[in-house]
Amino acid sequence: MRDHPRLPTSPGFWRSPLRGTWFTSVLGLVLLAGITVLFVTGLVSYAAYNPGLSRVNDTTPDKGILGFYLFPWPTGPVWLYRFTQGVHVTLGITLVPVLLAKLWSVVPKLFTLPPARSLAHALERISLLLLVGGGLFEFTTGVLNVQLDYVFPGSFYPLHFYGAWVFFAAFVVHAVLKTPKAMRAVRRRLREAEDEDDDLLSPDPAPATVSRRGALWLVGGGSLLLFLTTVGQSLGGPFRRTALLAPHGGTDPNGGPNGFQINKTAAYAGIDAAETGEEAWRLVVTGRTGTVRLSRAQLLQMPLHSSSLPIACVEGWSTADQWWRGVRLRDLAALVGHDGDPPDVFVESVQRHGAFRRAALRSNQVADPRSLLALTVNGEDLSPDHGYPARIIVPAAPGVLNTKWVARLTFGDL
Ligand SMILES: Nc1nc2c(c(=O)[nH]1)N[C@H]1C(S)=C(S)[C@@H](COP(=O)(O)O)O[C@H]1N2
Ligand SMILES: [Mo]
Repeated sequence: MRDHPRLPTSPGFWRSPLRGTWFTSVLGLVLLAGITVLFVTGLVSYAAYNPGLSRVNDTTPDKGILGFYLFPWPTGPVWLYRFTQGVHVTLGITLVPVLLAKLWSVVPKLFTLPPARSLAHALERISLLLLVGGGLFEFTTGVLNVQLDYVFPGSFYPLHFYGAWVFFAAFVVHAVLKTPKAMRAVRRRLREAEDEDDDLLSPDPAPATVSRRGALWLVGGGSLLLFLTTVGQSLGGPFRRTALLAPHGGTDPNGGPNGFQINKTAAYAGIDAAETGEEAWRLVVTGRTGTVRLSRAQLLQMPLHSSSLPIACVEGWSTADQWWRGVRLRDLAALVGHDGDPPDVFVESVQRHGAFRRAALRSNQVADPRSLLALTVNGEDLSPDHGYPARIIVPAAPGVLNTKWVARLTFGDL
């Protein structure tokens, strides 16, 4: 038996015959495409909260120039956020095996001595620290937010948002430096040519137990498995049952009150049934001409309209379209003096604590005839868990803007 180096700083310590520029390049090119889509859909998701509208919609008020691209979120197509956020979460989870394999494939480089040969080399290694650290941070915070109701200190949103910019800046530098080499490596392989100065090859490889191609199939198989057990949470119907890995999938999609899933229950949100009953509850609507207080019975006397709209959560799950019925937001605006061109609205819930108890909606969302203060869904009264006595439902918006247990609507430009 030959002695193998014991220290990871010596190249001979790393003996997997799988490592090599081609293997790393294939994974790298997959990540180049995938992470670009993640970044764009992530920024889109941030815009969907309408953070520029009001501080209550935004947990990153110090975004500064990072908010340069923000735009008023549209109200159509109705599945818009369902689609962009479904892609973001499903793709992020699907790429986890690729990311891990890519990092594994370059791990010997982490231990290269001397740590820096020159200033340029030092800078490159620092950018790699941001790249690897940022990448692990973004994937970890994202997965934790979806799977575990989040366990990090601080809010998910600012961490994931600022982290994304740091990570993506390092990612762009890395892509500019490495993509040409990766493309060459992939093309060379197609011509069956070896690379003589491949610095990722082990100088002392152990016998192979699986080919590089086989290893890539393994990684791809892992990704496919994650994809197939996740994607159902953003699709409707029978696919939802396949979302075994997703916290809001797997179970009977039509189970629970009103025939669709609940995010936070009334009990969890601390909603007191006495406050939401016929006797006590009044909707307080304020606008240009003053304040109006309406009981649920009075709301039911107003012109009622129907909208088929989904709920699409930032966590990636969404419902198929549900059949909502209630009063148009623009009709409520008209009631307090905003005829024709309705302004923004500030929505407050009966709920006393929690970040989602209030939200601001932009004038385009108020004006859309599909935007409702819903009183019933799928032909029944809203269940307590889905927001009885009344909740907001707005087309194309993230679920968080669909405030449940609404107590107060204040119309006016924000
Ligand atoms: N008052 C209040 N409204 C709320 C929330 C909340 O926690 N409190 N959660 C929001 C989020 S994040 C989502 S995804 C939807 C979920 O609606 P559902 O539980 O009816 O499916 O409600 C939204 N409305
Ligand atoms: Mo949500």
